Amino acid sequence: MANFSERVFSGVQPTGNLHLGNYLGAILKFVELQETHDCIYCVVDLHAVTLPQKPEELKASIREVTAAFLACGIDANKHIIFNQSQVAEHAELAWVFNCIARIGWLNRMTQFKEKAGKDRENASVGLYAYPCLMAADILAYRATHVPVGEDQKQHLELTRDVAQKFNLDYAASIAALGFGEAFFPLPQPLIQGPATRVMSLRDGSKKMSKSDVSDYSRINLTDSADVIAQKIRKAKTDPAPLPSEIEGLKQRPEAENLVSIFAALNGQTKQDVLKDFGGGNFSTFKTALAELAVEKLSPIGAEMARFKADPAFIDGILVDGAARARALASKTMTCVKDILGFVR
Ligand code: AQP
Repeated sequence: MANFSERVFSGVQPTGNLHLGNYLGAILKFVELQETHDCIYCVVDLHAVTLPQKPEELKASIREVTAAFLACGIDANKHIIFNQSQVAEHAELAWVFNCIARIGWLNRMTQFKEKAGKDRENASVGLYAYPCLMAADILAYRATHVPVGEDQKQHLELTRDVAQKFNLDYAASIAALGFGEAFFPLPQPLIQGPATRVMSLRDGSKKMSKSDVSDYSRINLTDSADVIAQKIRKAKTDPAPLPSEIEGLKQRPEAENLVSIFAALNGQTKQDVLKDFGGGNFSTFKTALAELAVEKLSPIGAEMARFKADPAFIDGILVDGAARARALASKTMTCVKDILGFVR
């Protein structure tokens, strides 16, 4: 396989209620990776409209996700932050990938089944084709590494399948144009750490999610210190004390979730956390977790509020980032057109 220089790409949907799962599963890793890689972080607004959105709320959510990126410490000068709809190449490449991906591949996507629910005939074509747009987001930059939560693993596998099929279907053209054996890299998912799938605080079998009707199911990045502490106090648990070993968390999803959150927020392993709290009751543990969560999340919420108060500044970051992203994506798209045989 050809050598590709390492580049990180990832996205977050502007669909409101950015939560602790988004932070621990994705944004915290975005921040870490900027020390070692060139990074492109995208507010994926084209993905948001696969489900109905109110225009004013969407606009506010785009700015909110951007504010969260900045508040968490992503450097928009050294790296790129932009919103997807400002770079038309995402949609253009997605069309090409619609013609590469097979219907059978998309039929297997569990996120579509969950989001479409029982009334699949009535879901938008965009919701169905979402993974092809996600493949285009990543491959428009020929990105090699994609930090995501566990729920995106299947979509990343499809991205790799799309890249591989494109490379194989057009191998002769790719070689003739001097791109070597492969035009697209096969991007690697980065799904690491103790909290790759943060669960609902009300039900340990359900993922923490922006769209959960219960606000008590999640900790929003914009929650006040009091609300964070209250949500943790009210989080569902079981009557047994915390175990001292990891094996003791099996069949105890709510306990495992809270231990994972503590570990991820404190940069520890779950075993480290159990060493300190194993054998103790949940009320002591919840008090410590609430203190830790407030210490880590409150400054982010405050910074987000500061950025959100200046929408012109946020919009400027997005316009500047989009220009830099477009410069990269348009080069890829030009090559793709040549590979496909389009006249330009
Ligand atoms: N619960 C989670 N635990 C760990 N990581 C998570 N992510 C989302 N939920 C969790 C990761 O956050 C990144 C951005 O996700 P997204 O907002 O683009 O889309 P999503 O996965 O559909 O998020 P939600 O909260 O579940 O939204 P709704 O309710 O609208 O479907 C991704 O890397 C994701 O893995």
